[in-house]
Order: sequence, then structure tokens, then C-alpha cells
Amino acid sequence: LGFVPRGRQRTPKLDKLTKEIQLNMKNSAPGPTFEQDREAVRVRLQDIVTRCNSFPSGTELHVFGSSKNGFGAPNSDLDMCLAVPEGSDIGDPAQVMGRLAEDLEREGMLEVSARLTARIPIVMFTDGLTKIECDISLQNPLAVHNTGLLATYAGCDVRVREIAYAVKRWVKAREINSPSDGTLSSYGYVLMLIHYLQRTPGSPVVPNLQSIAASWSGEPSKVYEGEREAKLRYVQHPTEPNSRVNCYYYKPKGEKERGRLKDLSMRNRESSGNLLAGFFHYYGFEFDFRKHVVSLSPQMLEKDLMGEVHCWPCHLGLTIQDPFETFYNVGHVVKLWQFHRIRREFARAYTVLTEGGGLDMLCEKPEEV
Ligand code: 3AT
Ligand code: MG
Repeated sequence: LGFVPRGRQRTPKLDKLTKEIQLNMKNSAPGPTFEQDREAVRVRLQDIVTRCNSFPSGTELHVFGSSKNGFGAPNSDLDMCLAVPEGSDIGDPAQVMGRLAEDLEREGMLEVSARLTARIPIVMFTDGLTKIECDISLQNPLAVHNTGLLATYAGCDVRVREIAYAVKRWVKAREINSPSDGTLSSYGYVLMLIHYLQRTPGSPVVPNLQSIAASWSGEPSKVYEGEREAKLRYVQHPTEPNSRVNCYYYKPKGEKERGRLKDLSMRNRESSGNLLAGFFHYYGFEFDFRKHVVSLSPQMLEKDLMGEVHCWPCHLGLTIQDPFETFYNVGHVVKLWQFHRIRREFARAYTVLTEGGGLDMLCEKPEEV
């Protein structure tokens, strides 16, 4: 089982799969006005937040998640968060989010509900006009930054998005993409994919945007987003006010810089079909989950070196280090028995693809147990 699909071993089966993967993205990815349309919803909601006065003036509403990370679909939910100006006191977060829920209902939003005692309080609703499912959380700046990071990875090479759309279809079809049932979020799967694409045999498909940031910073004003952003971008940790998080990564500006990233990716010439099969093989047969952490850090992190202070909650199972909140396990929601299922799904997926099954067979509904 040490076989990793390589270009020189390309088979007609995997070439056919590549075409299917490309078609799948064409069918799943939203149209060109997707981000603009969602921005229009955000602007309307920002207006409600400003007019209703439940938050200090200057409070901003930001979009994150698949509406902006390059892996969205027309029916993806619209994830947003409120950024309250630094130093302003909003009082009890649960109360103020409760007021937001009332404001939204009065302003015509549908099916408004709230989870006010969660780690990050959240209000959920359907936009009355577009019927898009929305949620608004409070003070979640890391989500905005990790969305920007994923969007930059998505822009490195078209194969990143092609494979991600196939993986998202597979995890939804195989029912392993539901954190409330003890399986993994889409965010977690995309991190697993980027970890793999940084380690593809031969040449990596994507570089490490966090580590190249320092060495590619010839002209910081060009390289880093916006004038205001300092070389090191630190944001306040959402639940630990005294800790700050480094959210620094290489974000190209303009065609020339984007081209530089694309050239790097093109050094790896594997097809999307080969890469998808390689991804399944990597997590199905090669990756030692007991020992290693899935991480975007350049070194392979070993669990025992992380130490107890970081409180990785499931030492034996899936551990995914958040790229910015490096002491946070994105996979902490995954129950051990679900982790074993997920792992079996990776192995099954590899077998299906290499035995000539296409995307449809890969994404067959699982049999009832
Ligand atoms: P869908 O298209 O909605 O399936 P998505 O990209 O919107 O995919 P999620 O709904 O899983 O992804 O998450 C939305 C964002 O919320 C992504 C990330 O910024 C943040 N997020 C999600 N899960 C976690 C997590 N476990 N830890 C930290 N941030 C998370
Ligand atoms: Mg989402």
C-alpha cells in the first residue's frame, strides 16, 4: 500500500477522473457575481446593525467562511461576524447578541434563533430578501484572517479548488461533515487538503504562505494587504483577552505577485485526479494520526512534543492545528468512533478511485447501518 500516484504512473482511469473533477467544480462553483451578491446582503445587515444601536458606533460586520474563501457554492451559508471597536465595552455578550436577534426579526429576517452561551455567541437566521441562510457571531477576527489565508491558497493554482470541491462533495455525501454529529467541519477538511498539497511528492502544489511571508517581503507595502497592516499582524484572541495571535501570511497583490505563486505551483505537474487519489492515500494509509498533527507548519508536528499545556483533547485521534490559533485543535469536535469512520472513508475513497470508480461512485450515499 506504499503506492502514491505519480505523474509517470498516470493511468487512463485517473485522467478520466481529472475531467470529472473539473466538471464537478464547474457545476458546483458559484457564478461571477457570487461575492458581490453576498456583499449586498452584508451591506443591508450592516445598516440594520448601525441603525438599531445595540452595538457601539463603528461596529463592523465582516464576511468569512465559504462565501469568501474560494470554496463556496450557491447554497453555502453566509457566515459573518461583528467587530466592535477596540476598547469599547459591550457588556454581556449573550445579552447584546439577544438584542441583535430581536433587531433582525423586527427588520424582516426569518427563522431567527440564537446560541448565546457558545464559546463564540451566534445568531442564525434566513435573509428575508434572498432567502440565504446567515449567521452572525461576535468578535471572531481569526475567522476573517483564516478565510483570507484559505482564499490565498485557493488562488495559488486551479487544482486546489478543483480538488477541494471534490472533497467537499465527498464529505457531504458520505456524511462525515457535521461537527454537531462528531465529524469534521469543512474548514478542517480544507486544512487537511492544504497540509497534503504542501507535501506532495516531488514539488509541493502550494507553498507555505505563512513561512514565505518573511522571505518574500522585499517591499512590504506591496506584498502585504493594505497600508495599515503592520509587518506582523496580531489580533486579540477571542476568548483569552491577554493573548495575541500572529495572523501573518503572504498575500499577493496584483497579477505579478499572483503569477509568482502560480509559477511555484506549476513545478508540480500532477493532474487533479492523481492528486485527489494521493490525498486519500496519504490520510488513508500513510499518515500516523497517533503520532502526528495535521498542521500548516513547515515541520511535521509530533503530538508528544506539543505537550499537555496545549491541551490537545484527543491524543489518539485526529488533531488539526489551527494555522493561527496554534494551540487550538480544529478537530476537537471529532469523536473517536467517528474518527475511525473518517479514516476508513479515506481508505475506501482511495480504493474506489484506483479501481476505476469515478466521482459518482466515490460520492455514493453510505449504506444504512
Ligand atoms: P461550508 O461551505 O459552509 O460547508 P465553510 O468554508 O463555510 O464551508 P465551515 O462552515 O466549516 O466552512 O466554517 C466557516 C468558517 O468558520 C471557517 C473558519 O473560518 C471558521 N471555522 C469553522 N470551524 C472552525 C473550527 N473548528 N475552528 C476554527 N474556526 C473554524
Ligand atoms: Mg459556512
